[in-house]
Amino acid sequence: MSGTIFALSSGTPPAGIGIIRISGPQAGMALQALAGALPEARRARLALLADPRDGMPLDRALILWFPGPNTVTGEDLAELHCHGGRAVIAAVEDALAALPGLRRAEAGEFTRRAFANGRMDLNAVEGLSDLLAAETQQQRRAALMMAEGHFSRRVERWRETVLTLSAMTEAALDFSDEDDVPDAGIEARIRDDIVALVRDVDAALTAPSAERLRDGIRVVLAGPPNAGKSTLLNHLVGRDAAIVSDVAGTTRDRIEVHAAIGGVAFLLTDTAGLRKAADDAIEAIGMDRARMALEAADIILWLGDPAEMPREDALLIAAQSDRRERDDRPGLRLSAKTGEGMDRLVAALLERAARMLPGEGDYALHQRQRHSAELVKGHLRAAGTSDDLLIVAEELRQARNAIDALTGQASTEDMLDRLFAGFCIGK
Ligand SMILES: Nc1nc2c(ncn2[C@@H]2O[C@H](COP(=O)(O)OP(=O)(O)OP(=O)(O)O)[C@@H](O)[C@H]2O)c(=O)[nH]1
Ligand SMILES: [Mg+2]
Repeated sequence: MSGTIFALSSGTPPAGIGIIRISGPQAGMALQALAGALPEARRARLALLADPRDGMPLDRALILWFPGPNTVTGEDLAELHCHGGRAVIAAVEDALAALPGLRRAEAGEFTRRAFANGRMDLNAVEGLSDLLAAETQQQRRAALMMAEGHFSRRVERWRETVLTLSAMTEAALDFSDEDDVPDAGIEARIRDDIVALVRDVDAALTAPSAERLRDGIRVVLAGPPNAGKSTLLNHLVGRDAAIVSDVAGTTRDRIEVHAAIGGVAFLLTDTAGLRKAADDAIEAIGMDRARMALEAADIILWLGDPAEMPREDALLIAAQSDRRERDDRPGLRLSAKTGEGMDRLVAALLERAARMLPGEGDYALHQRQRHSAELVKGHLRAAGTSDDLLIVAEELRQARNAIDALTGQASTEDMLDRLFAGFCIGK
């Protein structure tokens, strides 16, 4: 994990520009070896890069020099903005590899160094990972909030508060040891502060789920055979993802389709029509799968009898409205043929989704973060409800451990290996 690393940090060549980053103690030496002299710190300069082995020109590039520790990685850092041709990048990388102490970076190694040097905590790293993977504008906004450290700073405040509380508890314990008259208010203050902190952790836990944001809100279309479920799915995703026919029981398995609707990621699931008795074993399995999908649904579109709605909050759809002259069915009137009601359906989906997803300026929490924050809360609760100062002190210590797990200060190499392997080379 040590040494000076380099990698192409921009996209795969050929491209207009290829940015090679170099990070580590030899970064300045490497830049000097190729460009002749170090440019002024944090100022772009045009330079002719030459191969230090034979002095032959490599490329004319814009070079940047960022002396550590105030850099993204926390180390000395250099950037070469070369022409983005394959041979150019290969030649520059080759020249760098030949320098003493330099080697090619592994996936995510720049970010890992930033983490190791305390430039970002695990929460920010995860935000960055989500930012790179973001496909919808909403994912981008929430990931940026996380990557920018909005959650990290909140957790840091928790940590400071817990440290202060621990110190106060120790002081109160000393008093009681000495049989001195303790500051009467101190225990009450500890308790009050713990209650306030629990409230803030609780508030943070109401943040929407990052998994939902990433994988899409799960919308399940269900109802009896021939209701028009597959037709509706195809309309929503704008292509023929599911087979449509007038044969009852056309859809036999679950069909999952990812779709961005109004900038929001959805995972739409078409299911086999539900009826009392199945014709054969396969249909029975299909119906079981439909029921399982319904259990996991965030939003259900029910195209069936209102009396048989699988869940109270299902969105009732009166489908194929064009086929009825007089339609007094309850629910949202919808026709795949005339397009009636499609706008309203999309609006209803977006409105419900908005309640499950981060709003403007909010971040979302991953399962890992939620789990650790729950642990923090549990220990704080235990501390706040105990009359025994020794227990209060111990629970506060445990809360601090849980906070360290949340920020990654207490994470294992294994876990970090897995996380950073998911990054691209050059990040
Ligand atoms: N006129 C009209 N026909 C529709 C509409 N929606 C679906 N249909 C027709 O109704 C029939 C059944 O549609 P599907 O979408 O296959 O119904 P389904 O609910 O998926 O049925 P299963 O997969 O068998 O459970 C097909 O012939 C469709 O063309 C609609 O809004 N108007
Ligand atoms: Mg179908």
